[in-house]
Amino acid sequence: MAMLSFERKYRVRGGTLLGGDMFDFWVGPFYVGLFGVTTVFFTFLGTALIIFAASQGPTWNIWQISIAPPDLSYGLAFAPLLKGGLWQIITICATGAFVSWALREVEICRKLGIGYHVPFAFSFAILAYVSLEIIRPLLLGAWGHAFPYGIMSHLDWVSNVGYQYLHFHYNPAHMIAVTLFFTTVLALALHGGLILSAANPGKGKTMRTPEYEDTFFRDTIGYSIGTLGIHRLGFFLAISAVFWSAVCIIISGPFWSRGWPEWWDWWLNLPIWI
Ligand code: UQ2
Repeated sequence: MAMLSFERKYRVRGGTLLGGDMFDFWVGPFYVGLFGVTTVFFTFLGTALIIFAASQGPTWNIWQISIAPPDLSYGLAFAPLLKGGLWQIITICATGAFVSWALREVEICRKLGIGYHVPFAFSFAILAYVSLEIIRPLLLGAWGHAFPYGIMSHLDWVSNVGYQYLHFHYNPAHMIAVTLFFTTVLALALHGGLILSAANPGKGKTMRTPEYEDTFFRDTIGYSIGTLGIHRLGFFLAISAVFWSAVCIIISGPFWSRGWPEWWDWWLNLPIWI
């Protein structure tokens, strides 16, 4: 079915989570929906506030602009606009825009009658942001523990928080997360390579079928995970990487406040050494 006639077929009312038929229409290729409206609202308000906050700062140098959260002394209270209050409203806008986008994806999945895997995966990306900017600061009792909005300043924050725990690579959850990120990259490289190789057998030759893909891996390592399996594996690896990233930063501070190298003392303290 051609794309245009397919779109005409599936562009039907219904599947909305909230708002009924009110925003159940398309603008050009884009589905709107109530959550399309809230996405646009939060995005425009948030972006305008970022530009305003930057205008109140000392520089327009794109690398140096930084919008900081309130000082630790404000705890979890609202701060004056120019003392972290803008950061707080921008954070509300960002979270509102991300969650709106996820819910708009859910509505589109419902219209199409497909699974919710894409919004489910995206929700893990939202979790990464929310862990750093909301969950961990809440657990630590101050918005000042969140990272600032700035290209260099957020990198400085990551570096500083890392050194605060002496050597962040000794964080066991960080180790698991890094391993999962690398494994995700390995899986995608294998998959992308395999698909491209089967699709490009050489000039004038016809594209190869999945049996060829299976056979390549059976011949090389004695095992093929399969065409559906590789996508299940990739999905699992990717969301697991983000999940353990969230774990590794949330435990840093709220549940472990010393250096991470010291955590491994549990090994030296086992009662099995003489
Ligand atoms: C595969 C398969 C695909 C693939 C890939 C494999 C035909 C098109 C990449 C091979 C993947 C394996 C054996 C799993 C590797 C495990 C890890 C943890 C990286 O068999 O089926 O479909 O794309």
